[in-house]
Amino acid sequence: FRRKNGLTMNLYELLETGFPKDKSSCAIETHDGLYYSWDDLEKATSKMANLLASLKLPQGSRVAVQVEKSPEALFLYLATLKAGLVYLPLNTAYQAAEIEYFLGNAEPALVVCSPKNHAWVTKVANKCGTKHVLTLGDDRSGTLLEKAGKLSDKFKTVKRADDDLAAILYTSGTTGRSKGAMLTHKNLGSNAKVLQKFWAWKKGDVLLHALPIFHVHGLFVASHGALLNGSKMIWLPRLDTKELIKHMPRSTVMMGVPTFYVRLLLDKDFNKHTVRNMRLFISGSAPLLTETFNLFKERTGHTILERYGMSETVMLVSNPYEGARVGGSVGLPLPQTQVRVIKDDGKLCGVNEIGNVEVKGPNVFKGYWRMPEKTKEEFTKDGWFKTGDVGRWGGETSAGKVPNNYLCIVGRSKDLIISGGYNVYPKEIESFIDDMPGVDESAVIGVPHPDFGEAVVAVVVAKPSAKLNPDGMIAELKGKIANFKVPKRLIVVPELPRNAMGKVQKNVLRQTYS
Ligand code: MLC
Ligand code: AMP
Repeated sequence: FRRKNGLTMNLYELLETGFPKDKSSCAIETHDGLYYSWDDLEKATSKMANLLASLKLPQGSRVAVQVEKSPEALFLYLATLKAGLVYLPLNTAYQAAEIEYFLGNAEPALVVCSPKNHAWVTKVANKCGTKHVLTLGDDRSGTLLEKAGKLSDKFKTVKRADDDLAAILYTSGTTGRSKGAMLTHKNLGSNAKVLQKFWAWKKGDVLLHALPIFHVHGLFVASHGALLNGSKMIWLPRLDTKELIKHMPRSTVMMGVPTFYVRLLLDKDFNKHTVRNMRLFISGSAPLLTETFNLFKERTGHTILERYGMSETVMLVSNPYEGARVGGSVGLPLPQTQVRVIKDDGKLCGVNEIGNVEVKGPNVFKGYWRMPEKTKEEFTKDGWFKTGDVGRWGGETSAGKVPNNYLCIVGRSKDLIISGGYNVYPKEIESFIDDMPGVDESAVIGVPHPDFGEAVVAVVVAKPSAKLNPDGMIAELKGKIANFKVPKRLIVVPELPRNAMGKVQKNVLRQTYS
């Protein structure tokens, strides 16, 4: 990984070291029967890198991308790395107002969007000072491929150093405004190398990829794993249980958020025969219930490997490949990563004592984009990143005794809901609801949900003599914010419960509405 001259490799160069010698073999097979060889992947990536280079963007320019999942979308990510630019993926669920914030904050030099969104995205991009807008559809349509198709399929990867940015991932903030986590080539490269070994990627592995590719899980952890190992990916556009079951017999590795496992278990066609060639199931992004962990083992004979990570740090802690995988625990700190659990008074927690989880390591991000103060707040004076998660070493879960060196995540100090693996910050939703006519105040909470793990619920107080229409309000929110953030229920109450300090008691609301 580290070159003799002290520079790190461009992440693309690192991934490339794993590509197989036989370039005619299959790199990506799509759900609708298309095969992309490694040669196709390399050539398409080079063509796109040539297109990016032809725009003569200044060093460090951001390339913001909001497109449906497709192999070409992955090639665009790789091309951005290859051209030495900074990739900024955006969830396809984000609506115009959300996109306007991201583009205004990141000031990308280029925006790539779905052809169907071109008109409004161009308007927003121009407003934010972005000169270039290209389109990419999930059916190989759009101006990006039209232009790149005419260019050379050779491109010399631009040199990048340790600390150069590879990507910016927006992660919602407790204040309601998203922050761009700046990830360097070293952050991503070192994590990919560690995971390759820790999860024992093998020759012949085939990754079943059904995650979205605009977050850490699907874009980095899953794709990097397969690319660095020269492994074929079976590429599904989204989670579809029947499609997973159809392709699983030809796969060996799958990564998913807990909802993947919950839904597979609900399908009676999912059984031991389906998983006959599978080597490894990995879960993360949200807590995996021990009930799901146990049922999965019973049904398939496989022990799901749960791991823990976040946008700012990529992967931190994981159950081992060899050795005990413990239900309800996220496992051991990964090699090169230090993890501590610390009390509010700064003392280290002993085994089975609950405290804040903090981390250090080459995987920990460089800081929040253009938010030096926020960055400073999130690190301790001695350089540990405060994850905002609450945990403990060892103890016991409903699955049994947890070894003392294994971490359990027991809660969050940040007011955050994780629904189907997507983060929702209540503050952001509350500010949208509070702006609606007739609303006095609101509190947004997460309640247990059998499919999504947690579901967003809004508890709202009307202004005196105002009459609120919950269904109408939900419909209105659907036009303003990403669909996964929209409350599944909106409940109107006369007042919110408060403590002696006047603070809304969200724990009371959670109990009442769970
Ligand atoms: C979709 N919907 C959701 C939702 N996803 N609601 C709450 N939470 C979610 N996650 C809603 C839609 O708004 C729609 O509502 C209805 O559900 C059906 O939409 P859909 O698009 O058909 O849903 P589906 O395809 O079934 O998607 C569900 C899902 C998906 C769980 C498969 O959300 C998903 O792929 N999640 C993965 C997220 C992920 O990759 N996270 C990683 C973050 S990285 P309506 O009302 O319009 O019908 C990270 C770090 C780490 O956290 O450690 O990995
Ligand atoms: P994000 O900001 O989207 O990267 O989400 C990161 C957050 O997801 C973490 O801070 C945790 O709260 C949560 N998370 C990720 N993996 C797990 C896990 N295995 N168990 C519990 N929480 C998790």
